[in-house]
Amino acid sequence: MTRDDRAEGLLLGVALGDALGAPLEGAPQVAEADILADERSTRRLVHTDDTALTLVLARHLAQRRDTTGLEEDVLAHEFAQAWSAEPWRGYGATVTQVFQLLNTGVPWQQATRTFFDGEGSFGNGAAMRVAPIALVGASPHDTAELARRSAVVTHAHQHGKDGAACHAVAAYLALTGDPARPLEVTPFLQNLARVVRSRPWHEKFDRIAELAHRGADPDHAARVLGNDVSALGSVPLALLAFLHNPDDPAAAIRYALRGGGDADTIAAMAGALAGARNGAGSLPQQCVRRLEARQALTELAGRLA
Ligand code: AR6
Ligand code: MG
Repeated sequence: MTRDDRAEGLLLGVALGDALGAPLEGAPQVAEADILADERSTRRLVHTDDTALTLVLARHLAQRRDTTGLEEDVLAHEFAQAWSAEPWRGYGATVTQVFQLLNTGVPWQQATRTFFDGEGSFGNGAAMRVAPIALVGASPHDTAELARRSAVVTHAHQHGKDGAACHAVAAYLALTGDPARPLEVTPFLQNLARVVRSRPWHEKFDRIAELAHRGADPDHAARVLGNDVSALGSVPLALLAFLHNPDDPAAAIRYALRGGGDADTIAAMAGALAGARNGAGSLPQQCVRRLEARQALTELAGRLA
């Protein structure tokens, strides 16, 4: 498998989880049969804000591949413009207000700290869009650093930034690990713990390890790890969905969807990880063909690979 395939798997994996999950967001219970029926249907797979902002970040990185890497001022503006162009994509309430401030010329350093007593958002919005960073990071440490820089322009809260770092480094490890060898849960989580050091995240890593070793079902896992719109309450479940099904992206996405709650975002993150490990060819082709942004994502994967 080439790096190109894996880059494409990473980006298409985001869109696939996102679009399959979009009608399920907030559903209390998601039956496997309903997911399978949707996979086999012919509906066009329309994405939400997760993929919309992933496209923005991927383009931003592709344009700067050989120069500066990431420019916060420009990136903040590009995110806000994407929201203005398509505000109906399902954006969170707080980040919407951040975008409105950015569009009136407020610097991101101020806009991102306007809410929650200056702490900013701990939503999963910075994590859901961060996967392309794994394609340009030179190491786990570098990936975490870039992820935090991409996060802070809208999600200043420590958990919002840590969630982005956690998911980006997980994607980096998924992308660079040898898919011919079994994925080992404990070393994978230890590598994450080295770059995401705060205590609440370490507690989540311990729970993920227990649930992965026990083979927990998605319902139970969602109750233990959370399935809400916060970074700390969603990035861990996405990680478990992948660690539970490391070699089967469709199964990783289904596991995430069955956890319910913020299903589209959790499945988008699980899809990125499993797609990065197994490549675009491993994704369910009858679904990939129906993805709204398939061509744009494939083209960007080629440029970033
Ligand atoms: N304190 C209390 N509540 C908070 C805090 C905080 N510090 N931060 C966030 N919230 P937002 P996102 C709550 O708006 O992270 C979409 O469906 C608050 O109620 O920053 O970009 C996406 O696809 C806030 O409105 O959005 C994601 O799935 C909410 O968390 C999801 O929403 C979301 O934070 C989050 O996207
Ligand atoms: Mg979402």
